[in-house]
Amino acid sequence: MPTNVTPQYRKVESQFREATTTQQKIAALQEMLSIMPKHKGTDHLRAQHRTRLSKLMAELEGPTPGGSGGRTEPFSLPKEGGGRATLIGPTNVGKSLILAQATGAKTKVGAYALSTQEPVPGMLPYEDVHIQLVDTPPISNPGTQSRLYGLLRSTDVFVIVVDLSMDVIEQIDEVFSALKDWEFQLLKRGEQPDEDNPWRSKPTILMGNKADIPGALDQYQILEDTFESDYPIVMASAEEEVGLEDLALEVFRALDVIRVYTKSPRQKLEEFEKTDPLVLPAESTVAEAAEKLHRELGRGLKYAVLWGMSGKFEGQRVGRGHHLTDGDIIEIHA
Ligand SMILES: Nc1nc2c(ncn2[C@@H]2O[C@H](COP(=O)(O)OP(=O)(O)O)[C@@H](O)[C@H]2O)c(=O)[nH]1
Ligand SMILES: [Mg+2]
Repeated sequence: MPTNVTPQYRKVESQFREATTTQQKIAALQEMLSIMPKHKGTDHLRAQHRTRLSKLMAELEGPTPGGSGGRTEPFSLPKEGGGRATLIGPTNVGKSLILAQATGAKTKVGAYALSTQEPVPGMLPYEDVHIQLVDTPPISNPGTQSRLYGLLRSTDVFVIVVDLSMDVIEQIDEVFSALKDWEFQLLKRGEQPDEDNPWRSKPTILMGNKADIPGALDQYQILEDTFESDYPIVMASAEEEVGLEDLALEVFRALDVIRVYTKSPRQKLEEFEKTDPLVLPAESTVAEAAEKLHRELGRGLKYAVLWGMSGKFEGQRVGRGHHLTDGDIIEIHA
């Protein structure tokens, strides 16, 4: 055992020891691997964890198609844009069509079960930012669920999709219970992540799709009556391209981020165009914005000039610790 592991690692390690289900063990191992310091001293332990993880995943997912018995690794996608939202749900509810219509990404749409076997990313536009939206295989598909878990843990916002032409409560129950097996905590509106397990706490949006089908509005009403006080709800028809802008808005809200525009001192304010913002966690400081732009800039930052809602007046000089708000323009002086 390396001597310099963090208290956080020890906590997850004890969760692993106390885990009773395969899911709990996989979850703890993935977390241990992600927070473990990477150096020569941990190489051996890392390899041991990986071997254990592959075994557990194979146990849960069964033999790989083709019988190659190949390695099982969590699905991994590079993160892009202002955050990651993932479409989660039973099969055939329209996840793939939503992704295709909302982002233009090419993904397989099919009126048959299990048409999506791999996660497919697209970029969802919201005003002047793009958010990564990911289509996934059905949540309860045993052949992919442990690989899907790896993707869900690195997701910022869960979008649970149900089909409004069928019993919505039954569908929601199915998804909630599958997510509970992986010990995810679905954050209700305004609820803060659990400090001990932030990677397990996810802001959640419910999306009722196929609103164009007769009878859909009755199911939507049930969805609203049951969950409106806890989660944002979006009504959509991917088929008719309705509700996709609402989805983008709710995802942006749930991400809890701000957009900050950086202007060079050489540019005149009158000529400055607000485009290509930095996307930062809400409450970020001037120093954090500078750091995101360039590490050197973060270190050398002396002050910033600010135009926007977080200032007392336009063109105010602010220090490193000043908290920014959505839409602020800053000029960094190093
Ligand atoms: N009427 C209607 N059909 C839809 C809608 N969205 C998806 N579908 C159809 O439902 C079936 C399943 O869609 P798909 O996107 O593959 O579902 P997934 O399994 O959740 O990815 C396909 O035949 C789609 O054309 C919708 O909003 N309205
Ligand atoms: Mg699909």
